[in-house]
Amino acid sequence: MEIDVLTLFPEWFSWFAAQRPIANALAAGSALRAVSYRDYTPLAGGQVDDTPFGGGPGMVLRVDVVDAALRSLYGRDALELHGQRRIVALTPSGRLLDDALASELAGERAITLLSGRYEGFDERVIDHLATDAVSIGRYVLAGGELAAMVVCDAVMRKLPGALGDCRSAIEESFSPVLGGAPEYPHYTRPASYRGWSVPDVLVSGHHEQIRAWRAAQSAQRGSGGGPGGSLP
Ligand code: 6GU
Repeated sequence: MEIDVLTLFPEWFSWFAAQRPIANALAAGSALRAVSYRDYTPLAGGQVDDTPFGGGPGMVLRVDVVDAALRSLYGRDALELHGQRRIVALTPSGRLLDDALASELAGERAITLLSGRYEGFDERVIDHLATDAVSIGRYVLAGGELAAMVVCDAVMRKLPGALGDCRSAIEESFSPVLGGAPEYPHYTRPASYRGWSVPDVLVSGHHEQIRAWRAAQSAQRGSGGGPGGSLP
């Protein structure tokens, strides 16, 4: 899979690309490229943003700058790209990222992530240039870069070769095999520590009982019945 990130801080992604599971996915043939809007802006002095029409605080990333960056990167009009790659604008008002969206994006051949800064994008970027708008939660970050990394991590760990054991990405929290529920709890040695013991069933060797216990734990967490549950 090929992921391009458009950002004002491409250098942030050098560190990111060296971390697992991203590094594994790249070694297995995926590509992650981070490019700066400033390298493609048609405006003087590397300008990429402007003051909002109607007034108000902050600066807005210009639609012509994003359009020019897409045209330079791909050698064609952004609107012609829409059938070929998902162009995802990262914005707090977008569709909430969840496991289903991560799986959907992991099934794409190529995606482009647009990171905004300042007050965000000129809305025409979202309405016309992007195919998707995605948020990673109901809070505001200073920019879309960390959100782009979150999307990359959640998507790339689903690619073949990204995780040491491919089973890890199948039976995990929020996945269809767990009915969309959080994953069951994990324990490792020591079996007892400061009097805190591992559930007996896990050290029993009864695989069928272990499977049933895990399914029950996952379902309980999913229904809000346990720590971290979603119900009051
Ligand atoms: Cl995608 N961008 C920004 N700036 N803030 C966010 C976000 C994205 N998702 C949640 N908060």
